[in-house]
Amino acid sequence: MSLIGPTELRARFARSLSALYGTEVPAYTTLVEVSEAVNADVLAAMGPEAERLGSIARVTAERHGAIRVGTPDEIAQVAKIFGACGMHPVGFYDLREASPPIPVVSTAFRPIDGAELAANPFRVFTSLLVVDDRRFFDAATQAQLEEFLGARRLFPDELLDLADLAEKGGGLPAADADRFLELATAAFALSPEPVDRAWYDHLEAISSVAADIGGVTSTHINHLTPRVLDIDDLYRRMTERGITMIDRIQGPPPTTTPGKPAVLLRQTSFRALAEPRRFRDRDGSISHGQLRVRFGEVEARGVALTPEGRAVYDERGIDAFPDTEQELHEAGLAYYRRDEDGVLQPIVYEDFLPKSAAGIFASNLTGDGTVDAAQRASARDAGWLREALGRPLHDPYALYAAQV
Ligand code: OOG
Ligand code: NI
Repeated sequence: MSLIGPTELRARFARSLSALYGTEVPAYTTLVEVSEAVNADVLAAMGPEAERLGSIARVTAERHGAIRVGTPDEIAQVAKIFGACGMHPVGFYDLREASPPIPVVSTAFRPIDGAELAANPFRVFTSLLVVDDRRFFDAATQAQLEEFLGARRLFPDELLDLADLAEKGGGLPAADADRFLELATAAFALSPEPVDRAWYDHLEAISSVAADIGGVTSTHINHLTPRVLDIDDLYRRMTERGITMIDRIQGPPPTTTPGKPAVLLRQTSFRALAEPRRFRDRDGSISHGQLRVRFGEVEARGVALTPEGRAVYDERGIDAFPDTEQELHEAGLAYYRRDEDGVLQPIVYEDFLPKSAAGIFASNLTGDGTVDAAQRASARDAGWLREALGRPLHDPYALYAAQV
């Protein structure tokens, strides 16, 4: 019997999450439509040059999502579900170092080789709450969080069993694949379960991200992000349509030199929208209210920088880079490979930027929260996350080098 393999599972998963999110957050559909219009215009104006950083088929289908979970067990389960779709954890981001600090550490699940990325690069930025960091949570709150998170089940056993089967067998028979995708998509929908108001408010005073993770009994997609070929044009068009975007585009500023190669990643988003949610009040009664946690984001991707290039970017910014691909390549600042005609081909940046991620988080916080810098931080690093995941955590630079 023929199996539906990880590549197709991933492409279908990205499509079904996108369809779900479009019904939940209609402004996301507008964002996708405007992105497609911008991409069509860039393609018409530039021709094949527009496809240097990915075929139009790849770019049109390209999405990243973001989710947030609360425990090492939960992120290990996420790894299984994404693993079935050929998405593997890459990189370690510590958002507690951001300003304002966010009590999470993160990784991105994504395909790791060139052919899989070209087929469908769907990736999900996944954050894990750090419940034992005293700068955010006192001992009583930590204990309550552990109890609350320990009691919830984000993913049904049937979903996890199908994910196991898919990972071990390299895919699923058609009917199982349908069921897997149905359950996987449903697991990331916004839950109608009432939110315990007192508990949510307690966490929100500390960090609205902590409340979004530990204040509810389920997880949900926090945003989905289409890729666009001209993000400045996209920003203008969204604003013209009356959609309020965050005040800036995150990442490298636009270059003033025409034709200068785009590097890394630029992102912008529209503000989280008020969504109706049900609340359970102290007396047990149910009331209706709203929460603003979910939004839409859009991104433009450029060439991946080497560690040397990244150091230049972090220390001196985009103006310090040369104006041509040839020079970027010769200076060892960015990853290129040569095609059969000896022509340089850029390796696309497939990851995230901690500063931009922090900006995306921060633009949608309800307040700065409360952080007591004098308290004890808890140790988290890539090794810790690898243990929690129970599988390899890939180094992005090694993956880019392998594509050269
Ligand atoms: C994740 C924010 C980071 C990005 O594109 O940098 C992110 C979140 O809000 O959960 O998605
Ligand atoms: Ni994002």
